[in-house]
Amino acid sequence: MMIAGAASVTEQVCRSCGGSHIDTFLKLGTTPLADRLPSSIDEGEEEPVFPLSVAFCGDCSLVQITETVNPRILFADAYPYYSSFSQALLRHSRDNARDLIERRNLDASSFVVELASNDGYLLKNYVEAGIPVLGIDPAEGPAAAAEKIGVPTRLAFFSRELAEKLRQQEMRADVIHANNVLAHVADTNGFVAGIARLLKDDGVAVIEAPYVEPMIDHCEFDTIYHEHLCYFSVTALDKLFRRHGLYLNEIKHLSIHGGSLRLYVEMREHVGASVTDQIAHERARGIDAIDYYLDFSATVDKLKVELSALLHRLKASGASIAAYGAAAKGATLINTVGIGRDVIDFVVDRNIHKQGKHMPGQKIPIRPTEALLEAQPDYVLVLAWNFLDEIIEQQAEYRARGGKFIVPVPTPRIV
Ligand code: JHZ
Repeated sequence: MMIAGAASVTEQVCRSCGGSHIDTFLKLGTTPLADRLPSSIDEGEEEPVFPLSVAFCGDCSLVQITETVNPRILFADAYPYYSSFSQALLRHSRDNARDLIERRNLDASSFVVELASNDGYLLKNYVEAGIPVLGIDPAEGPAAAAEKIGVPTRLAFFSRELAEKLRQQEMRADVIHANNVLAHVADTNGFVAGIARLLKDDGVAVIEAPYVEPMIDHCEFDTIYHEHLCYFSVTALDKLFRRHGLYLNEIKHLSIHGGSLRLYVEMREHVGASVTDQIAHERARGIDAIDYYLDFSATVDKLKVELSALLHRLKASGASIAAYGAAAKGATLINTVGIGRDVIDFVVDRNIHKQGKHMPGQKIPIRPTEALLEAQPDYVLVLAWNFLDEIIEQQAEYRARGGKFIVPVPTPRIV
């Protein structure tokens, strides 16, 4: 994990346990960075590309990509992801905060920290309830947006060292949130060690991460990109936390992001049935062994061929096609399948920070969602398929006028 000034490094050992039995089972070629959106088609900027290969660790079962791109490149100033553009995510976050306030009796004397707090989408619920919070996030734009709505935010990457500093300043948390960030961190162990340092003895870390089982079973291969270094199973997580004196005591299954886990991690060991049952389930299904992953490459290839054939068939019949959601996963999809401007006229996205820019690699222009009704393309490829229900509801008028959606995973279909 030595990265310092290098643009990227190829890992030779497991990023969690350090074991050397890592076997690559999927190669997606080289792809551009999924959240680095070119501002013009022909500005001549060379987009950096990096290898994207996925491996399984035979020692601790962790699924991981083998290339680590320097986080300063990945999460640069123009990082365009803002959590608050999905109503479903905002509801999901509010319910999570309310549940914890009640379960843990949080009040004005409590302290809640969120690692990768983005634009304050979650912590604002605690602020509204009068509970002191601190957000930590390295991306300037989202952090500034959080400050603006009253969520105190420290502009930094969370690490063992930062946790130490905060602890020296008498800061220890009753609750630490870390949503969709554990998989993003190059120093996996340093991050978890930091959580252990910052947590009060009776505190809880509530961590959300996409789950590897639905990723494999539903062919969600587009969720693989350089920001996502790890694809967690409960087996691998349990080992990771124990290494740092933390215990994964409870899990919940969430439908968000194509299937995620919410992990409840504490200093005290009282592992519940939700965890032991899931580890037994993973053993029974073989999720803790390489064989489970060996067909994935062929399944991904099949999907790529089918999607490409469908889009080209529609195009050849004279149909116009746009796409919905300039999602990071969309960048993987269009670049690995090879979907360019000859097929997709434009991509729409609600996020004002993405509008006017272009999809990585293929440089398809990104427009506001209103462009769908203005152009009324015959089909819309849903790149943000994880928010399909929300998008369908919001785009009722587009459908009423005869528009159709193409959903790419688990197998391409028209709805
Ligand atoms: P979305 C994100 O990945 C970011 P992405 C990150 N890489 C991560 O780890 C995963 O989540 C878990 C837009 N949209 O969130 C907003 C609309 O326009 O699925 C987004 O640009 N209208 C840190 O980027 C995109 O779609 C809508 O109604 O792959 C969705 O991106 C909705 C609901 C979304 O994931």
